[in-house]
This record gives sequence, C-alpha cells and structure tokens, in this order.
Amino acid sequence: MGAILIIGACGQIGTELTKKLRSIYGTDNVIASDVRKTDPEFVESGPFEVVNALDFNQIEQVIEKYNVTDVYLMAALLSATAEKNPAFAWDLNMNSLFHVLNLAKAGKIEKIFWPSSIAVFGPTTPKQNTPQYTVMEPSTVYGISKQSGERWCEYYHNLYGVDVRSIRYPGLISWSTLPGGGTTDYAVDIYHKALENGTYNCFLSEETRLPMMYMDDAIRATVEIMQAPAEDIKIRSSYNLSAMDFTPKEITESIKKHMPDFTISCEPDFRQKIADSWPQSIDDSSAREDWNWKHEFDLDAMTTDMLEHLSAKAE
Ligand code: AKB
Repeated sequence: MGAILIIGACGQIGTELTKKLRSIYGTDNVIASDVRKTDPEFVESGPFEVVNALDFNQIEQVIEKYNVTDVYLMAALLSATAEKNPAFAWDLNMNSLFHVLNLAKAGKIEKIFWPSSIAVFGPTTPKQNTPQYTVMEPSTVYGISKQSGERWCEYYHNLYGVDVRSIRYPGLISWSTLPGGGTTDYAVDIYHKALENGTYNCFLSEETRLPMMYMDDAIRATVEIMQAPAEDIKIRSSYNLSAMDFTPKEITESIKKHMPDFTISCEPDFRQKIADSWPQSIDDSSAREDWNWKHEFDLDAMTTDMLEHLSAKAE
C-alpha cells in the first residue's frame, strides 16, 4: 500500500479520520487536504495540501507527488447547507466523486472510501429498522446526490473493477470537531450549550427520532471497512450502519443524569422537514454479517464521554 489521501480533511469526520489513520499508518503516509487551511495546529500536524475537490488536476498531482493508493473523499455539502445552495451541492458532491472514481478507473489509485448517508432514504421509505434494500426516494438535494453517488460507485465497481467502499453514516456526534451544516447537528450543539448555558433551544421537535452514532464508532467502522478483504465487501453501493437512535427529549434525559437542571425548548425550522423524511432507526445486519461491524457506544455512554471531554477542554 502507498500513501493515503484524505480530501476534505478539515471537516467533522476528516479531522478525526486523519488522526486515526496517522496513528495506524504513520503521519507521513497520510496526506490531509482541503480547499483551504483552517485550523493551523491541524494543518501543521503532518503533510497537508490545498486541494479543491472539484479540480481533477490538483487531485491527480497530489496523488502522483505522494504515491497515493487510497483516497478517502470526505468533501461534501451536508443536508441543511445543500438546501440553501442546491446547484453547488450537486456539483461538489457528484463531480468530486467522479474525479476520484475516474482516477481509480485509470489505474492511478487502488482503493476509495466515499461516505453516503441515511439521507439516501426519503418520506416513502419504511421508517423503523429501515432495511438495506428498500424504497429510496430522497427529497433533499444532499440525499439525491448521495443516492446517485451510490449508484455510480456500484457501476464503477461492476464495470471497471473499482474497489470503492461506502457507509451510510447516521448523524455523527463528536466532542473534538463541530459538524458543518447537517440536520443532525443539534445532537452535538446540545452538549456544548448544556455546559455553556444549562439550556438549549433545539431546531427539531422534541419527539423527532433519528439514527445517530458516536464519532469513535464511525471512525472505527471507516477503518474496518477499508481494512476488510475485498471479497467481504459484497455491497458496493453503500452499507447501512447503525449504533443508536434517539429524540431531542431522550438526549435531554441522558444529559440530565449528569446535569439535573438542564432544560431544552424546541423551535423547529426548515430542518424539521428534512428530519421527518429520514428513517428513525436502521437495520445494519449486512454490515454486521459481511465485515463484522459492531458498535460500542449507546446514548448514555456517549453522553458521559462527551461531557467529560468537553468539560476538560473548557478548563
Ligand atoms: C446531515 O445531517 O446532513 C448529516 C447526515 C445524516 O448525513 N449528518
């Protein structure tokens, strides 16, 4: 295996993924890249290149410079931001994927990780325990781009033998990086506001149930699917992946076990409609069977870890 390139390394998942991959494969073998240099500490922590995910030549140059074999394409506009700029979201989410798929088709890289999302499902999908294969009529531009991307991944695998692997991430929660423009972002913000103000105003209604996962589990899943033998990866569109599901009310109850005076209010905005179109819980038995996926964190374990880390960070 040659070097690893992470495109979109400064985002919520990219930052954590870069750290994890560097701890496994060595700092110099993991090239972080993003469209701009954001956090100087992160940028200086190892090899970093400015790469616009829409610029095929830039990606190709970095791949050649570092002898990259594996690419993790994490650059994307998430659900809420994408609704505000549908044309750019479609351009970024689709064309960055085509660039990387075409580099693999041309034999310039060996393996791709590309994240999909529960947003591939829509209002006509069964909401509880949503199966791997089911009705998929996404109603957001983000969901449409992810569903189309899944079809293209499978197509490139079947026709050109491209080794592309993918997970349908649920909402992801981490203490170290903030999410950027998703519908599930409230589940990160709520912990910050609990510690800062003791109260939180949620943009989803208190009974809105969504599938969620702690970042530690999501990163481990990403590493594990990429390390699995190619023949174990039987699904080349994207795997359902699940850990927990909860409502704003339930996460509040979990926080109250540590901070009994914590309160929330709810003022649903445009993101409510997006959340209402998504599954409430996910059946991920294919991932569990094919590459032995197992989650570790449930809601209370995540709350304990989040509050511990965020409190320590604030000191
Ligand atoms: C979002 O809310 O847009 C993302 C996702 C579920 O893909 N977190």
